[in-house]
Amino acid sequence: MSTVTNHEVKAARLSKELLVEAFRIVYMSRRVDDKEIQLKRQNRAFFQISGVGHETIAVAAALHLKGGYDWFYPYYRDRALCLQLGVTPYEMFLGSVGAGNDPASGGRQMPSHWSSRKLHIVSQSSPTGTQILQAVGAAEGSQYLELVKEAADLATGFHADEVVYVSLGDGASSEGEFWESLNWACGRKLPVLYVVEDNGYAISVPVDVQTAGGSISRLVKNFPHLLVLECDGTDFPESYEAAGKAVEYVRRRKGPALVHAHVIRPYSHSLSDDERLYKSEEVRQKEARRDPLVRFAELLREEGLVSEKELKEIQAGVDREIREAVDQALAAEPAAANTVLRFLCSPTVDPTSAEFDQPPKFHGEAKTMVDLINAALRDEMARDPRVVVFGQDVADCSHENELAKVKGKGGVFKVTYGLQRHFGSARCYNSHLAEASIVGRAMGMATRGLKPVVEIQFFDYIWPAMMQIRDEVLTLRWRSNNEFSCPFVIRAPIGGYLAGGAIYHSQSGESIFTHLPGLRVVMPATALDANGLLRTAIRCDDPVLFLEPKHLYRQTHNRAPYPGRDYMIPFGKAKLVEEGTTLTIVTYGSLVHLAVQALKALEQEGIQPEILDLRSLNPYDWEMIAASVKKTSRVLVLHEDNISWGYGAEIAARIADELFEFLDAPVRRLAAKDGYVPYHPVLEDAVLPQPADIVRAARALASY
Ligand SMILES: Cc1ncc(C[n+]2csc(CCOP(=O)(O)OP(=O)(O)O)c2C)c(N)n1
Repeated sequence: MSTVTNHEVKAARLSKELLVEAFRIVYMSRRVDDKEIQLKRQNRAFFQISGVGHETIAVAAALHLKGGYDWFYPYYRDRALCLQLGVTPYEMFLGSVGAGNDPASGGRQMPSHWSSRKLHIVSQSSPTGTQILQAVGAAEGSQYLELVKEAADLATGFHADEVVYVSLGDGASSEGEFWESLNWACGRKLPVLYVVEDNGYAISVPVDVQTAGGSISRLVKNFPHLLVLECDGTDFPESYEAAGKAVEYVRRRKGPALVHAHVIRPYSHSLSDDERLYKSEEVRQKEARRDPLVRFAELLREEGLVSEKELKEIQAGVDREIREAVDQALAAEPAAANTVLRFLCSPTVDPTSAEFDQPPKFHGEAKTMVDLINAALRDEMARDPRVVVFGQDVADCSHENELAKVKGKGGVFKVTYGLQRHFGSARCYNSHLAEASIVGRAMGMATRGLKPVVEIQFFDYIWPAMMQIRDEVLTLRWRSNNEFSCPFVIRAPIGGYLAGGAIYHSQSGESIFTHLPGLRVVMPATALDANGLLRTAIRCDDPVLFLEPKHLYRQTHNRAPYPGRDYMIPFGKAKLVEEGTTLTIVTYGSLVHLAVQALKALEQEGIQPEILDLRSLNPYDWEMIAASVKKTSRVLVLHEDNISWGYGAEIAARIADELFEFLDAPVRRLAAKDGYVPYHPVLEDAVLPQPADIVRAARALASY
C-alpha cells in the first residue's frame, strides 16, 4: 500500500485552469447542498443528505474519468463527482423537489440517489454496499465484451479501456458484499476503481468500532492485483494524484484499485441526524479545520493562482447559477399520481403476448426436463452471444487444461452440462460460493446489455441474494424511471418430494417472490414447458425467477421430444391438464402430477376434477381460472409451499372476491403444513401434500 502525501505533490504541477475549475465544482457542490437544506427546512424538499466534506476527492476522481464513457456506481455523498461529470444543479434540484421531470428518478427516489443514462451514472439505491457487486458485474461485463467480440458488436457503450467507478463509506465497507466483490474483482483482475470515502463515522458508529484496526486500506492491502492508495480526501492535489494513479492502473488492466480517502462529514449524517449527540465539540472542531472548501480556497490563494476578487467572482457566478436553477426547479410539476406504477416492467416487450407463443416443431426421442432445459440454454447461447451462464458448479471443469481429460460436471443436477465445452469458458463459468455476488454481478452485467442466466444451486440458498433481488434488481427500472433496466434470468431448483433433501434442499417459498412487483416468476411442471418457458424468460425484457421443481427433473412421465429452437410459451398462460366438471384444482409444479395421480380414485367416486397447471405464477392466468371456476363452482388451490400467507391465499382471496356468485362451496386450499421439510421420508410425507390428501380435499369439496 502506498500513501500519497502532500509534499510529494506540488500544486504547481497542476494547471491553474484545472485547479480553478475543480474549486468551482467543489464550491458549487457545497452551495447546492446548502440550498437543498434550505428547501428542506421550507418543506419544499422532503429529505436531505449532503456531500459536504467529501467534495474534493469526488471532484478529483471525476477529473480522471469520463461521463458516458466510464461507468459510475456512486455513493449518496458523491454530489461533487456528479457535478464534475456533467449533472447540472438544476437537474439536482429537480430531484430535491421530486419533480416529474427529475431525470434521476421522476420523483421516485430521495435526492442524492444519482442517475444519468447519458453519463453512465447507474441509478443509485439506498442499501449500503449493494452497488459494489453491481459495479463489479459491470466490470465483469466489460471483460466479457473484451473476450466475446460478437457480443461487443451488439452492446452499446463499450470501450476497451473503460473503468467502473464505485464509491462507498467506511461503514459500507463492513457489508459482506464489499468483501465478496473484492474477492471476485481481484481474482479476475476486473477494471474497478473503488473509492472508500472514509469520514470516520457511519451515522454515529466510529470507524475504530466499525473496522478491525480502524483502517480499511490496511485490511485490504493483501488482496492480489489490488492497488491500494491512501490519501487525504480533503486535500485536492493529494486526492488528484491518488485518483490519477488508481485510474491509470485500472485503465491499463492491471487489476482493480482502491483509494482510501480520509474526508470529513461536518453536516451530520443527514438532516435527520444531529452529530452533537455523539461527537464532542473537540472532535468537531478538529474536523472543521480540514474543511475541503476552505482548504481549496487557501491553496488557490497561497499558490497565487487567483486574487480575492477572482475568487469572489467565481463564487458569485456559481451562486447566480444556483439561484436560477432552484427557481426553475421549484416551478416544475410533480409527477402525475397515475404514473406511479409505470415501469415496474418493460414497456416495450410483453412476455404474455402472442409474439411469445411459438409452436413446437418436435424431433427426436422424448427427453427429460433436465435435457430440455439444457437444450433451451444451448439454443439461446447459440442465438445470442450476450447470453452468459454462471453460478456455482455450472461449468464442466474450471481448469481448462483438465477439460479434455474429464467428463465434466455441468451443475449439481447437470442442467448446464456441456455448455462450457461447447461455448467456451468465457460464456459458461463457475462463480464463487456467494449468492449475493452471483445476482448482484448479473445485475451489473445486465445493465450493460448482457443477458446472464445464473443458477442458484438450491432455492434454499437464495436468501443471501434477497437484498439484491428485492431492493435492486426489481426496482432498477422503476426507480430510474425506465432509464436503466437489468433483464436477466435466475434459475433455481426448488422443492421436495425427493426423500432425504431435508430442510436445506427441499424448501419451497415462491410466494415470497410472487409478492415482489417487477419480478416474473415461472414454475414449469413438464419438460416441454420448461423448454418453452425458459426461452421466453431469456428473450423477455424483465428479470425472471425460473423455478425448476427438481423432483420433476428426471421423471419419465413429463418427458417430451425436443421442440425446436424457437418454441416459446407466453407467461401468464395456464395449461388445462385435465378437463372436468365437479371442481377445479388450481396448481403448479410438482403438485400437477400428484393431482393427476389422485384422479383415478376420484373418478371411481364419480368426481371429475378440472386440473389447471398455472406454469407462470406472476403473471398468472386469471382468465383460465375464472372460466373454470364459473364452470365447476368449486375450487381447490393446491401447492407445495406452506399454506399460511401462501400463494394459494392470494388466488383464493381473488376468487372469493370476484367470483363469489359462481361458487357453490367455500374456496379451499391444500398445501404444505406450516413447518419445514424434514429428512426422514415419513416426516417429509407428513409435511407435504400427498395424493391421498388431494383425494380427501376434493371429495369434501365435491360433497359440500
Ligand atoms: C444495508 C443498509 N443498512 C443500513 C442502512 C441505513 N444507513 C444509511 S447510511 C448508513 C451509514 C453509512 O455509513 P458510511 O458507509 O460510512 O457512509 P457515510 O454516510 O458515513 O458517508 C446507514 C447505517 C442502509 N441504508 N442500508
